[in-house]
Amino acid sequence: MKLFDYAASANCYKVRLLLAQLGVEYERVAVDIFGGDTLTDDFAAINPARTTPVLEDPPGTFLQESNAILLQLARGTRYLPDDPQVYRWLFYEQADVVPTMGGLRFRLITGRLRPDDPDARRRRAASYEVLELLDGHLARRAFFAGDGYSIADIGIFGYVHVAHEAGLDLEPYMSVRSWLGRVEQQPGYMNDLAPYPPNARAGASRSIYD
Ligand SMILES: N[C@@H](CCC(=O)N[C@@H](CS)C(=O)NCC(=O)O)C(=O)O
Repeated sequence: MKLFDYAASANCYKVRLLLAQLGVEYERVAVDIFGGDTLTDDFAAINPARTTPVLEDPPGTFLQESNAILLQLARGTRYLPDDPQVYRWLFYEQADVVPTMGGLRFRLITGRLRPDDPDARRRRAASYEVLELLDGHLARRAFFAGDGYSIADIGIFGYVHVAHEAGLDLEPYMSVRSWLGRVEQQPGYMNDLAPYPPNARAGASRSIYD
């Protein structure tokens, strides 16, 4: 099994976290997404959307989209409970969590936005709406779906655990903070999300964002 992977991507970290918790051996293929690696014809052949992560398993068979990969890897394991709420939260994560706090974090850290830019203000306000909703859900339950920790938690954790790097204040969201702690207590938990390297900065990079 191969994972086409970017160390500083939370979408890739989600998959690495599940693989670690499953105890699965795999080969990491580093894709320098800000060095132009996703702009090549070779990369487009495995993912025309030019994004990471991509899972290759078996050789020559590629699966794109982080949450599709989570669903595939978790099949038949306790990380994919028989509860359709898992799907709900995985879709919610991509539609609402990533563009708000994920997009804000990436753009602030790499100099694509300044905190007072209108787009940063809009993403910050939307992030707090998302945090409010997540906090309300977690006030009534320990994990997002099923009876315990699942890939729904992994998906949302990927971005919420670094929300402070987007300048977001998690202090009022007590249930979210308790849940972050519970996720970090799960067997096999690890956090290897790398910081963005210098070539990720606006003006220094060649990627789908430039
Ligand atoms: N919906 C996709 C989004 C993936 C995505 O945006 N990946 C970013 C890193 S987080 C990427 O690889 N960008 C490629 C580029 O900037 O060239 C997924 O969940 O896999």
